[in-house]
Amino acid sequence: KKYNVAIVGVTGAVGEKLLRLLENAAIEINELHVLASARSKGKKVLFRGEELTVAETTESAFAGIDIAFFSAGGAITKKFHRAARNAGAIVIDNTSAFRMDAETPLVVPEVNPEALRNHTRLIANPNCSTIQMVAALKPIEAAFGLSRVIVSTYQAVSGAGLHALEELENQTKAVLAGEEPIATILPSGGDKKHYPIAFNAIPQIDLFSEDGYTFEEWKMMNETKKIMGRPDLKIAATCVRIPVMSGHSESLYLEIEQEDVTADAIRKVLSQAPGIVLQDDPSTQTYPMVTTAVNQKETYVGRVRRDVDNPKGFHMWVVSDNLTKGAAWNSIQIAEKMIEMGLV
Ligand code: A2P
Ligand code: 11C
Repeated sequence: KKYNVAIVGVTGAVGEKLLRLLENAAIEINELHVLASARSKGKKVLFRGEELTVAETTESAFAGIDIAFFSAGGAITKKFHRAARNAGAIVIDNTSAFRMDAETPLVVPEVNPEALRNHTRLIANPNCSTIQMVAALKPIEAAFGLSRVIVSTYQAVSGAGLHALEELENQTKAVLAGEEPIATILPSGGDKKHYPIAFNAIPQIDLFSEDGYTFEEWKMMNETKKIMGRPDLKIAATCVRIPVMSGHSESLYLEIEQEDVTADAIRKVLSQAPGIVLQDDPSTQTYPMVTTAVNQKETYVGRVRRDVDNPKGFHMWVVSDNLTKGAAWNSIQIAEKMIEMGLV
């Protein structure tokens, strides 16, 4: 079967990535409709060498669409998901609008594909920093059990959108020219103060909740429990923005349930896990880095080692492209999996 596909937010960082990855995806595309705000109406984008014209996102834009990828912010998903679903489309949403909604499956295809079966035409794509973490945690949990996770992130600026990336570029040029960098977006467009990200590390992603954690940190904690079906999992996160363009890195500390497990046994499980590439050899300085993970679909894991004090504790370093596996590629994998399962 051939499908009519729509991208909402095609002019954004994730939208652009969706366009490029759909060019070679296993989904057979009949028509591709490219949508954004009224500001972008009439702009041209390239798909498989052909120019497509961007249209405004309206309720009637979803007529005849089978699969709609949404990546234009939570407010746009909330405004248009009903119209898309009523028109018969399956909505695959990249925003946080419905991730914790009990009726909405939150899916990483390598981790919990079975959750897709109960869909009501709306599937949520998890937060980028959550996706790469659960992709690495799931095979370890399946083999050895998992009781606790402590994660610290080193997140790229493209997670905050194209305008934030421009800000990083402009600030970097300004600092190198001996000028004062101007900050108007990061750490969060919705907060009162803005700090330069160029030559900086900012321990705030998204707004703060009253308990002192940020919403990005709560997303990582809550989404992981839902995706892994582990409301009992102990997990705490610290999320930090660094001046990298694309590619999130994470330092994971985890505690397994089984005793007498070696770092080698964990490496072996990871080397056989779907979507994971093990890069772990200190003798050759082999470990995951943003510069080698960017534009790739996989999640890279390395620096696996046992904790110095806790024999059931392990540390590792996990890197993936936040716009690829963290957003566009995971969404496309959801669509491909639904087609494979006969759900579209
Ligand atoms: P536009 O370029 O027309 O503003 P990013 O996360 O990289 O900043 O991208 C945000 C995406 O969301 C862009 O494609 C943007 O389109 C889209 N968007 C923003 N506001 C709306 C809206 N009111 N309706 C549809 N798309 C929107
Ligand atoms: C970031 N993780 O890196 C965020 C971006 O909930 O989809 C993704 C926000 C979301 O800034």
